[in-house]
Amino acid sequence: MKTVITYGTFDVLHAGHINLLRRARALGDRLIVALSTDAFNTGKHKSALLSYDNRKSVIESIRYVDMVIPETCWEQKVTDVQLHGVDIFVIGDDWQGHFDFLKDLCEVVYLPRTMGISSTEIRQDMRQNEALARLES
Ligand code: C2G
Repeated sequence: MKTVITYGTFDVLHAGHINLLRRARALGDRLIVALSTDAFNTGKHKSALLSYDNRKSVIESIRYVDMVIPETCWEQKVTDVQLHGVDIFVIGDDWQGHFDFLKDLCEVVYLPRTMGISSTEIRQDMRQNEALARLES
């Protein structure tokens, strides 16, 4: 039983997230997602549109995901890997090199991001559409 773990906010789910989760799950037999809590997002200077509970419900429903745990701090990765018997840590290559310290405990894999889509861009598009709609009304 090879266990894979990945971390993220996963706000406003899109194909980039799904591509990451599908490839991560394909590396092992079960995938754990450590989902950033609302408080941790604040610490990451990231505001999610959807609450933790909302994002958790969405991520849990994805066929590639076997378990969702909260990500409350940067430091929990070592204990998560040990506690859950993780064999492979996976994250997008926008984090290339940031988590190499985990190589003493498990395999560390940085997967190429899906280009041309991000939650930030989606939120910006939504805001622009809302502004246009107000101008036209
Ligand atoms: N991702 C991707 N392609 C995109 C957008 C995101 O592959 N177009 C990947 C990211 O690289 C990350 C995952 O999807 O591996 C989740 O992305 P975010 O929710 O933006 O995660 P992030 O805020 O980077 O949180 O401790 C680690 C952090 O919690 C990572």
